[in-house]
Amino acid sequence: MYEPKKSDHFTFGLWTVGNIGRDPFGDPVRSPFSPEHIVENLSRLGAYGVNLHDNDLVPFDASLAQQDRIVKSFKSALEDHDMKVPMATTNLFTHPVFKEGAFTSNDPDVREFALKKTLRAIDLGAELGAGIYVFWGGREGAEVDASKQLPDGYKYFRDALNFLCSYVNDQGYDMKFALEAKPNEPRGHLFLPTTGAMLGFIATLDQPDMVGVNPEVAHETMAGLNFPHAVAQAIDAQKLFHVDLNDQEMNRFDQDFRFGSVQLKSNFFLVKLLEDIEYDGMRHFDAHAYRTEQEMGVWEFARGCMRTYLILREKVDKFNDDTEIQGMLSELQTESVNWDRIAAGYSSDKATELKAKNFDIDAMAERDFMYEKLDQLTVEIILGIR
Ligand code: GCO
Ligand code: MN
Ligand code: MN
Repeated sequence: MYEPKKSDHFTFGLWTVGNIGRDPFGDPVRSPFSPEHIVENLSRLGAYGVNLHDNDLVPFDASLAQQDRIVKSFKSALEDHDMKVPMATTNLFTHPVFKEGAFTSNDPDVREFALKKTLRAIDLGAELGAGIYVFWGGREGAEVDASKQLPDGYKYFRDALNFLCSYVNDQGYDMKFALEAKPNEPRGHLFLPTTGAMLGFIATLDQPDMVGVNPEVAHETMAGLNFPHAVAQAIDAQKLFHVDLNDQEMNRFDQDFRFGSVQLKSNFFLVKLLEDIEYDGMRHFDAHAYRTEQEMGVWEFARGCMRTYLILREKVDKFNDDTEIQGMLSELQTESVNWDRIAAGYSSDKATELKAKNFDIDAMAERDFMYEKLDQLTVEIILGIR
Protein backbone atom coordinates (compact mmCIF):
# COMPACT_ATOMS: atom_id res chain seq x y z
CA MET A 1 0.00 0.00 0.00
CA TYR A 2 2.85 2.41 0.72
CA GLU A 3 4.95 1.12 -2.17
CA PRO A 4 5.61 4.03 -4.58
CA LYS A 5 4.45 3.58 -8.17
CA LYS A 6 5.39 5.45 -11.34
CA SER A 7 1.87 6.91 -11.36
CA ASP A 8 2.62 8.68 -8.04
CA HIS A 9 5.02 10.95 -9.97
CA PHE A 10 7.83 11.03 -7.41
CA THR A 11 11.08 12.56 -8.61
CA PHE A 12 14.49 13.25 -7.04
CA GLY A 13 17.30 15.54 -8.14
CA LEU A 14 20.52 13.83 -9.20
CA TRP A 15 22.08 16.18 -6.63
CA THR A 16 19.87 14.90 -3.79
CA VAL A 17 20.58 11.19 -3.54
CA GLY A 18 23.92 12.11 -5.12
CA ASN A 19 24.80 14.40 -2.19
CA ILE A 20 28.20 13.33 -0.83
CA GLY A 21 27.77 14.91 2.59
CA ARG A 22 30.12 17.86 2.27
CA ASP A 23 29.24 20.77 4.54
CA PRO A 24 30.94 24.07 5.42
CA PHE A 25 32.74 22.34 8.29
CA GLY A 26 33.46 18.91 6.90
CA ASP A 27 34.70 16.92 3.95
CA PRO A 28 32.59 14.48 1.94
CA VAL A 29 31.58 11.27 3.72
CA ARG A 30 30.25 9.31 0.71
CA SER A 31 31.67 8.52 -2.72
CA PRO A 32 29.83 9.99 -5.69
CA PHE A 33 27.30 7.83 -7.59
CA SER A 34 27.16 7.93 -11.37
CA PRO A 35 23.92 9.38 -12.85
CA GLU A 36 23.22 5.93 -14.34
CA HIS A 37 23.53 4.29 -10.90
CA ILE A 38 21.07 6.83 -9.48
CA VAL A 39 18.59 6.26 -12.32
CA GLU A 40 18.71 2.51 -11.82
CA ASN A 41 18.22 2.62 -8.06
CA LEU A 42 15.50 5.27 -7.99
CA SER A 43 13.58 3.35 -10.63
CA ARG A 44 13.88 0.18 -8.55
CA LEU A 45 12.39 2.10 -5.61
CA GLY A 46 9.40 3.26 -7.68
CA ALA A 47 10.33 6.83 -8.63
CA TYR A 48 9.01 8.33 -11.85
CA GLY A 49 12.06 10.34 -12.80
CA VAL A 50 15.14 12.37 -11.99
CA ASN A 51 15.80 16.09 -12.29
CA LEU A 52 19.14 17.75 -12.79
CA HIS A 53 21.32 20.82 -12.99
CA ASP A 54 23.40 20.94 -16.17
CA ASN A 55 26.55 20.19 -14.17
CA ASP A 56 25.05 17.25 -12.25
CA LEU A 57 25.36 15.45 -15.57
CA VAL A 58 27.88 17.34 -17.71
CA PRO A 59 30.97 18.76 -15.95
CA PHE A 60 31.42 22.55 -16.13
CA ASP A 61 34.41 22.35 -18.46
CA ALA A 62 33.31 19.42 -20.68
CA SER A 63 33.65 19.83 -24.45
CA LEU A 64 30.60 19.44 -26.67
CA ALA A 65 31.88 16.02 -27.79
CA GLN A 66 32.23 14.89 -24.16
CA GLN A 67 28.74 16.22 -23.46
CA ASP A 68 27.33 14.15 -26.33
CA ARG A 69 28.90 10.96 -24.96
CA ILE A 70 27.67 11.63 -21.42
CA VAL A 71 24.13 12.48 -22.52
CA LYS A 72 23.93 9.41 -24.74
CA SER A 73 24.84 7.06 -21.93
CA PHE A 74 22.44 8.84 -19.53
CA LYS A 75 19.59 8.65 -22.03
CA SER A 76 20.03 4.95 -22.50
CA ALA A 77 19.94 4.45 -18.70
CA LEU A 78 16.68 6.45 -18.62
CA GLU A 79 15.24 4.26 -21.32
CA ASP A 80 16.42 0.99 -19.74
CA HIS A 81 14.77 1.92 -16.45
CA ASP A 82 11.69 3.74 -17.75
CA MET A 83 12.68 6.99 -16.07
CA LYS A 84 11.84 10.56 -17.16
CA VAL A 85 13.49 13.96 -16.66
CA PRO A 86 10.51 16.25 -15.96
CA MET A 87 12.57 19.20 -14.67
CA ALA A 88 15.95 20.71 -15.41
CA THR A 89 17.86 23.71 -14.10
CA THR A 90 21.19 25.54 -14.30
CA ASN A 91 23.99 25.51 -11.78
CA LEU A 92 24.69 29.23 -11.41
CA PHE A 93 26.21 29.00 -7.95
CA THR A 94 29.17 26.57 -7.65
CA HIS A 95 31.80 28.14 -9.90
CA PRO A 96 33.73 31.10 -8.40
CA VAL A 97 32.72 33.24 -11.39
CA PHE A 98 29.25 33.49 -9.78
CA LYS A 99 30.50 34.60 -6.35
CA GLU A 100 28.89 38.06 -6.74
CA GLY A 101 25.74 36.80 -8.45
CA ALA A 102 24.84 35.37 -11.86
CA PHE A 103 21.90 37.13 -13.55
CA THR A 104 22.15 39.91 -10.96
CA SER A 105 25.93 40.33 -10.87
CA ASN A 106 27.34 43.86 -11.04
CA ASP A 107 29.63 42.57 -13.80
CA PRO A 108 27.81 42.57 -17.16
CA ASP A 109 30.19 39.90 -18.50
CA VAL A 110 29.09 37.58 -15.71
CA ARG A 111 25.45 38.33 -16.51
CA GLU A 112 26.07 37.45 -20.16
CA PHE A 113 27.95 34.29 -19.23
CA ALA A 114 25.11 33.22 -16.91
CA LEU A 115 22.69 33.71 -19.77
CA LYS A 116 24.86 31.73 -22.19
CA LYS A 117 25.18 28.88 -19.69
CA THR A 118 21.42 28.87 -19.17
CA LEU A 119 20.63 28.90 -22.91
CA ARG A 120 22.77 25.78 -23.30
CA ALA A 121 21.29 24.14 -20.23
CA ILE A 122 17.78 24.82 -21.52
CA ASP A 123 18.76 23.04 -24.76
CA LEU A 124 19.98 20.10 -22.67
CA GLY A 125 16.76 20.10 -20.63
CA ALA A 126 14.65 20.16 -23.81
CA GLU A 127 16.69 17.30 -25.27
CA LEU A 128 15.93 15.24 -22.15
CA GLY A 129 12.23 16.08 -22.34
CA ALA A 130 11.98 18.47 -19.36
CA GLY A 131 8.74 20.50 -19.38
CA ILE A 132 9.66 22.56 -16.32
CA TYR A 133 12.77 24.68 -16.01
CA VAL A 134 13.62 25.86 -12.49
CA PHE A 135 15.35 29.08 -11.50
CA TRP A 136 16.82 29.08 -8.02
CA GLY A 137 19.04 32.13 -7.60
CA GLY A 138 21.55 30.70 -5.16
CA ARG A 139 24.01 33.56 -5.63
CA GLU A 140 21.49 36.26 -6.52
CA GLY A 141 21.72 38.47 -3.47
CA ALA A 142 24.09 40.48 -1.35
CA GLU A 143 25.93 40.79 1.91
CA VAL A 144 26.92 44.41 1.26
CA ASP A 145 23.92 46.51 0.34
CA ALA A 146 26.22 49.41 -0.56
CA SER A 147 27.43 47.33 -3.51
CA LYS A 148 24.35 47.71 -5.69
CA GLN A 149 21.48 49.94 -6.51
CA LEU A 150 19.21 47.27 -5.06
CA PRO A 151 16.38 47.67 -7.61
CA ASP A 152 18.94 46.88 -10.34
CA GLY A 153 19.14 43.32 -8.98
CA TYR A 154 15.46 42.88 -9.79
CA LYS A 155 15.79 44.57 -13.16
CA TYR A 156 18.74 42.39 -14.22
CA PHE A 157 16.89 39.25 -13.16
CA ARG A 158 13.81 40.38 -15.12
CA ASP A 159 15.94 41.14 -18.22
CA ALA A 160 17.38 37.61 -18.10
CA LEU A 161 14.02 35.89 -17.65
CA ASN A 162 12.39 37.92 -20.44
CA PHE A 163 15.24 36.97 -22.78
CA LEU A 164 14.96 33.30 -21.83
CA CYS A 165 11.17 33.13 -22.19
CA SER A 166 11.54 34.46 -25.72
CA TYR A 167 14.30 31.94 -26.42
CA VAL A 168 12.07 29.03 -25.37
CA ASN A 169 9.30 30.28 -27.65
CA ASP A 170 11.73 30.92 -30.48
CA GLN A 171 12.99 27.33 -30.24
CA GLY A 172 9.45 25.99 -29.97
CA TYR A 173 10.24 24.15 -26.73
CA ASP A 174 7.27 22.94 -24.67
CA MET A 175 8.67 24.35 -21.43
CA LYS A 176 7.58 26.56 -18.55
CA PHE A 177 9.66 28.28 -15.90
CA ALA A 178 9.31 27.83 -12.15
CA LEU A 179 10.99 30.33 -9.78
CA GLU A 180 12.25 29.03 -6.43
CA ALA A 181 12.58 31.44 -3.51
CA LYS A 182 14.94 31.12 -0.55
CA PRO A 183 15.58 33.73 2.15
CA ASN A 184 19.35 33.33 2.49
CA GLU A 185 22.16 30.80 2.05
CA PRO A 186 24.55 30.77 0.36
CA ARG A 187 24.29 34.61 0.17
CA GLY A 188 23.68 36.61 3.33
CA HIS A 189 20.46 37.87 1.76
CA LEU A 190 18.89 36.48 -1.37
CA PHE A 191 16.75 38.59 -3.68
CA LEU A 192 13.07 37.55 -3.85
CA PRO A 193 13.23 35.66 -0.54
CA THR A 194 9.75 34.12 -0.38
CA THR A 195 7.25 32.47 -2.69
CA GLY A 196 4.98 35.50 -2.27
CA ALA A 197 7.83 37.78 -3.43
CA MET A 198 8.28 35.57 -6.50
CA LEU A 199 4.57 35.78 -7.30
CA GLY A 200 4.73 39.58 -7.17
CA PHE A 201 7.81 39.59 -9.41
CA ILE A 202 6.26 37.28 -12.02
CA ALA A 203 3.56 39.86 -12.69
CA THR A 204 6.30 42.27 -13.87
CA LEU A 205 7.64 39.92 -16.59
CA ASP A 206 6.93 40.20 -20.33
CA GLN A 207 5.36 36.74 -20.50
CA PRO A 208 3.95 36.04 -17.03
CA ASP A 209 1.87 33.10 -18.28
CA MET A 210 5.03 31.09 -18.91
CA VAL A 211 6.33 31.55 -15.39
CA GLY A 212 5.19 30.04 -12.09
CA VAL A 213 6.80 29.05 -8.79
CA ASN A 214 8.64 26.12 -7.26
CA PRO A 215 8.09 26.54 -3.51
CA GLU A 216 10.31 24.50 -1.18
CA VAL A 217 9.31 23.32 2.31
CA ALA A 218 12.73 24.11 3.79
CA HIS A 219 12.96 27.60 2.35
CA GLU A 220 9.75 29.11 3.75
CA THR A 221 10.40 27.25 7.01
CA MET A 222 13.89 28.75 7.32
CA ALA A 223 12.16 32.13 7.32
CA GLY A 224 9.72 31.00 10.02
CA LEU A 225 6.80 31.01 7.57
CA ASN A 226 3.92 28.57 7.12
CA PHE A 227 4.65 26.48 4.02
CA PRO A 228 1.10 25.31 3.23
CA HIS A 229 0.06 28.98 3.21
CA ALA A 230 2.74 29.78 0.62
CA VAL A 231 1.60 26.85 -1.52
CA ALA A 232 -2.03 27.93 -1.14
CA GLN A 233 -1.19 31.39 -2.46
CA ALA A 234 0.59 29.83 -5.43
CA ILE A 235 -2.43 27.60 -6.11
CA ASP A 236 -4.78 30.58 -5.87
CA ALA A 237 -2.65 32.42 -8.43
CA GLN A 238 -2.57 29.29 -10.64
CA LYS A 239 1.20 29.37 -10.40
CA LEU A 240 2.07 26.09 -8.69
CA PHE A 241 4.20 24.63 -11.50
CA HIS A 242 6.50 22.47 -9.32
CA VAL A 243 7.19 21.77 -5.65
CA ASP A 244 10.35 20.92 -3.68
CA LEU A 245 9.51 18.54 -0.84
CA ASN A 246 11.87 18.07 2.11
CA ASP A 247 11.85 19.02 5.77
CA GLN A 248 13.42 21.53 8.06
CA GLU A 249 13.45 22.93 11.60
CA MET A 250 12.24 26.51 11.75
CA ASN A 251 14.71 29.40 11.59
CA ARG A 252 17.81 27.26 11.02
CA PHE A 253 20.31 26.81 8.18
CA ASP A 254 19.01 24.94 5.12
CA GLN A 255 18.76 21.37 6.39
CA ASP A 256 17.07 19.58 3.45
CA PHE A 257 15.95 16.68 5.66
CA ARG A 258 13.94 13.67 4.52
CA PHE A 259 10.32 14.59 3.74
CA GLY A 260 8.17 14.21 6.85
CA SER A 261 11.07 13.91 9.28
CA VAL A 262 10.30 17.11 11.21
CA GLN A 263 6.92 18.80 10.75
CA LEU A 264 4.35 16.04 10.39
CA LYS A 265 1.30 18.23 10.86
CA SER A 266 2.36 20.89 8.40
CA ASN A 267 3.34 18.21 5.89
CA PHE A 268 -0.06 16.58 6.33
CA PHE A 269 -1.71 19.87 5.32
CA LEU A 270 0.74 20.21 2.42
CA VAL A 271 -0.14 16.76 1.08
CA LYS A 272 -3.82 17.59 1.64
CA LEU A 273 -3.47 20.74 -0.46
CA LEU A 274 -1.77 18.89 -3.31
CA GLU A 275 -4.18 15.95 -3.26
CA ASP A 276 -7.36 18.01 -2.80
CA ILE A 277 -6.64 20.08 -5.94
CA GLU A 278 -5.46 16.95 -7.79
CA TYR A 279 -2.13 18.68 -8.43
CA ASP A 280 -0.87 17.14 -11.65
CA GLY A 281 2.80 18.15 -11.34
CA MET A 282 5.72 16.19 -9.98
CA ARG A 283 6.20 15.41 -6.29
CA HIS A 284 9.86 16.32 -6.31
CA PHE A 285 12.14 15.62 -3.35
CA ASP A 286 14.92 18.17 -2.90
CA ALA A 287 16.55 16.68 0.18
CA HIS A 288 19.47 14.51 1.11
CA ALA A 289 20.45 11.78 3.54
CA TYR A 290 22.04 12.66 6.88
CA ARG A 291 25.81 13.00 6.82
CA THR A 292 26.01 9.92 9.03
CA GLU A 293 24.84 7.64 6.19
CA GLN A 294 26.57 5.44 3.63
CA GLU A 295 24.91 4.12 0.46
CA MET A 296 22.32 1.97 2.25
CA GLY A 297 21.19 4.97 4.24
CA VAL A 298 20.82 7.00 1.04
CA TRP A 299 18.31 4.54 -0.45
CA GLU A 300 16.53 4.27 2.91
CA PHE A 301 16.26 8.06 2.82
CA ALA A 302 14.77 8.02 -0.71
CA ARG A 303 12.33 5.27 0.18
CA GLY A 304 11.36 7.14 3.34
CA CYS A 305 10.51 10.36 1.49
CA MET A 306 8.08 8.54 -0.81
CA ARG A 307 6.68 6.25 1.85
CA THR A 308 5.87 9.12 4.21
CA TYR A 309 4.17 11.01 1.37
CA LEU A 310 1.99 7.96 0.67
CA ILE A 311 1.19 7.49 4.36
CA LEU A 312 0.18 11.14 4.66
CA ARG A 313 -1.91 10.77 1.51
CA GLU A 314 -3.76 7.92 3.19
CA LYS A 315 -4.30 10.11 6.27
CA VAL A 316 -5.71 12.83 4.00
CA ASP A 317 -8.23 10.30 2.64
CA LYS A 318 -9.15 9.39 6.21
CA PHE A 319 -9.63 13.08 7.06
CA ASN A 320 -11.77 13.65 3.97
CA ASP A 321 -13.89 10.54 4.73
CA ASP A 322 -14.32 11.20 8.45
CA THR A 323 -18.02 11.95 8.94
CA GLU A 324 -17.54 13.79 12.22
CA ILE A 325 -14.85 16.06 10.78
CA GLN A 326 -16.75 16.64 7.57
CA GLY A 327 -19.90 17.44 9.56
CA MET A 328 -17.98 20.09 11.50
CA LEU A 329 -16.49 21.52 8.31
CA SER A 330 -19.81 21.83 6.54
CA GLU A 331 -21.15 23.80 9.50
CA LEU A 332 -18.09 26.03 9.47
CA GLN A 333 -17.94 26.71 5.76
CA THR A 334 -21.50 27.93 5.25
CA GLU A 335 -22.86 29.05 1.90
CA SER A 336 -24.42 32.52 1.80
CA VAL A 337 -26.58 34.02 -0.92
CA ASN A 338 -25.84 37.48 0.48
CA TRP A 339 -22.12 36.99 0.29
CA ASP A 340 -22.33 35.53 -3.24
CA ARG A 341 -24.07 38.70 -4.33
CA ILE A 342 -21.24 40.82 -2.95
CA ALA A 343 -18.56 38.58 -4.41
CA ALA A 344 -20.24 38.84 -7.82
CA GLY A 345 -19.07 42.45 -7.96
CA TYR A 346 -19.57 46.00 -6.80
CA SER A 347 -22.58 48.17 -7.38
CA SER A 348 -23.46 51.42 -5.63
CA ASP A 349 -26.84 49.90 -4.63
CA LYS A 350 -25.12 47.02 -2.89
CA ALA A 351 -22.84 49.42 -1.01
CA THR A 352 -25.83 51.52 0.10
CA GLU A 353 -27.75 48.40 1.22
CA LEU A 354 -24.77 47.09 3.15
CA LYS A 355 -24.21 50.39 4.95
CA ALA A 356 -27.85 50.27 6.13
CA LYS A 357 -27.89 46.58 7.11
CA ASN A 358 -28.29 45.54 10.78
CA PHE A 359 -26.20 42.71 12.22
CA ASP A 360 -26.71 40.75 15.46
CA ILE A 361 -23.16 41.46 16.49
CA ASP A 362 -23.50 40.00 20.00
CA ALA A 363 -24.65 36.65 18.62
CA MET A 364 -21.89 36.73 16.01
CA ALA A 365 -19.24 37.48 18.64
CA GLU A 366 -20.47 34.66 20.88
CA ARG A 367 -20.11 31.96 18.30
CA ASP A 368 -17.95 29.00 19.32
CA PHE A 369 -15.97 27.72 16.37
CA MET A 370 -15.01 24.40 18.01
CA TYR A 371 -11.47 24.51 16.63
CA GLU A 372 -10.06 22.76 19.71
CA LYS A 373 -12.10 19.71 18.80
CA LEU A 374 -11.38 19.96 15.09
CA ASP A 375 -7.65 20.18 15.68
CA GLN A 376 -7.65 17.28 18.15
CA LEU A 377 -9.51 15.11 15.62
CA THR A 378 -6.92 16.04 12.99
CA VAL A 379 -4.08 15.13 15.35
CA GLU A 380 -5.74 11.77 16.07
CA ILE A 381 -5.98 11.10 12.31
CA ILE A 382 -2.28 11.86 11.92
CA LEU A 383 -1.40 9.72 14.96
CA GLY A 384 -3.29 6.86 13.38
CA ILE A 385 -5.99 6.19 15.95
CA ARG A 386 -8.95 7.36 13.84
C1 GCO B 1 19.03 24.75 -2.35
C2 GCO B 1 18.01 24.68 -3.44
C3 GCO B 1 18.43 23.88 -4.61
C4 GCO B 1 17.53 24.06 -5.79
C5 GCO B 1 18.14 23.45 -6.99
C6 GCO B 1 17.23 23.46 -8.19
O1 GCO B 1 18.68 25.23 -1.31
O2 GCO B 1 20.18 24.32 -2.55
O3 GCO B 1 16.85 24.17 -2.90
O4 GCO B 1 18.53 22.54 -4.25
O5 GCO B 1 16.27 23.52 -5.57
O6 GCO B 1 19.30 24.14 -7.27
O7 GCO B 1 17.11 24.71 -8.65
MN1 MN C 1 16.90 24.06 -0.61
MN1 MN D 1 15.09 23.37 -3.88
